[in-house]
Amino acid sequence: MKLTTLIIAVIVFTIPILATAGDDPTLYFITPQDGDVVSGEFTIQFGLRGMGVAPAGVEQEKTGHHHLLIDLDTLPPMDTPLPKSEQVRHFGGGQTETSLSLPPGKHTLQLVLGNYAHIPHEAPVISKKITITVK
Ligand SMILES: [Cu+2]
Repeated sequence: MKLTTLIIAVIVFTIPILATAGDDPTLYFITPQDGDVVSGEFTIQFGLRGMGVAPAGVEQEKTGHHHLLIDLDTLPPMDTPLPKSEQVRHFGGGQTETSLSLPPGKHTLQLVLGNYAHIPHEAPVISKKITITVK
């Protein structure tokens, strides 16, 4: 009897932990990769695990749309809508890739997920910043 209770308790408390661990959202670049050398117009593919992509304006839990930060040294505020500029590109249509051409030299790229109103999530979903070289 006691053993049964213990087993049930272990199962009940373990399931939510496992479920949560698998849900940890990860945002990353499929291409290019950190340190890559590119030339001309190149393709950037956005990768997202643990959450879904939805267009801007569509309010749905655990979804967002991609924002590409180009050569941005400091992250924009995470509690207001992300600004829109040449350095902060919005993919409000729910796009998961884009093509870009940048002047020759080193550039940094980083992704931030924004919700339906372009605001980063409560625990912001941000990719690692990568550095690429444009020939
Ligand atoms: Cu946006």
